[in-house]
Amino acid sequence: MKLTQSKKNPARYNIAQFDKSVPRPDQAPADTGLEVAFAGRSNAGKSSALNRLTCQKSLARISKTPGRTQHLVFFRLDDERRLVDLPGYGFAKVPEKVKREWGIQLEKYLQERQSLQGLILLMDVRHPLTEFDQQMLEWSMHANMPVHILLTKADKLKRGAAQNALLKVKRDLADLANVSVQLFSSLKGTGLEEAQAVLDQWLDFPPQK
Ligand SMILES: Nc1nc2c(ncn2[C@@H]2O[C@H](COP(=O)(O)OP(=O)(O)OP(=O)(O)O)[C@@H](O)[C@H]2O)c(=O)[nH]1
Ligand SMILES: [Mg+2]
Repeated sequence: MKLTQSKKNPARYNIAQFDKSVPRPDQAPADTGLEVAFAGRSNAGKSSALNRLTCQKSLARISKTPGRTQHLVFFRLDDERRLVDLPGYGFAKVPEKVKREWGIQLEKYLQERQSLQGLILLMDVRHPLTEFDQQMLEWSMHANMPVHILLTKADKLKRGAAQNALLKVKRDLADLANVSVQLFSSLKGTGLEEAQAVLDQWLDFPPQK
C-alpha cells in the first residue's frame, strides 16, 4: 500500500497494522512499550475513528450493527507502540452476565496494564456522558489513567449546537483532573489533528511542526 505523508495523515499512524484480536484482556500482546485504547458504547464510532486517525479505510471493521467488535483488537504502529479497539459496551443485546464479566475485565485492564498510557473515550456528541461513559470515567480516574474524550459524529450537529455540547461536557467534567474533551468527526475529519496531538504525547512521538 502506498502511504501518503500529508500533515493531516502523518505516516506514524498510517503504518498501523492489525496485530491481534483477543476476547479477553489477559490474552493481550506482551505488556511492553506504549499503548492507547479506544473505548465507548457500541456504535459510538470507535472503529471509524481508528480508521480516520490511521488514514485506512478498513483497518478496524465498521459496523452498522452495534456490538460487532466483540474482541479487543490490537494494532501495531511499531515495535514499541500500539492502538487498541476495545469492544463496544452497553448494548442491550449483550446478556447481563456478559456485561458484568466484561466490566470486571475492563477495570482490571485499566488498573494493571503497564503499557496503557491513556484512554480515548468516544461518545456520540448528541448523547454524551451515558451511564456507561460515567462508569468508564470512574474506573479510569480510579486507575489514574488519563482520558481524552472525542465527541464523535460532530457532523450531525450544526456548528453552534456542537460547540454547546462541547462546553456542557467540559463544564460537567470540570472537577476531574486528567480529562480533556474535543469535537470529532470521522466523516469530515474534524478534530483529527487535535486528537493526533494527544496520541503523539501519550505514545511519545516527537511533536509535529
Ligand atoms: N455521520 C457520522 N457517522 C459516523 C461517524 N463515525 C461513525 N459513524 C457511523 O456510526 C456507525 C458506528 O460506527 P463504528 O465505527 O462501527 O462504531 P463502533 O464504536 O466501532 O461500534 P462497535 O464496534 O459496535 O462498538 C457506523 O454506521 C458509522 O458509519 C461520524 O463521525 N459521522
Ligand atoms: Mg467497532
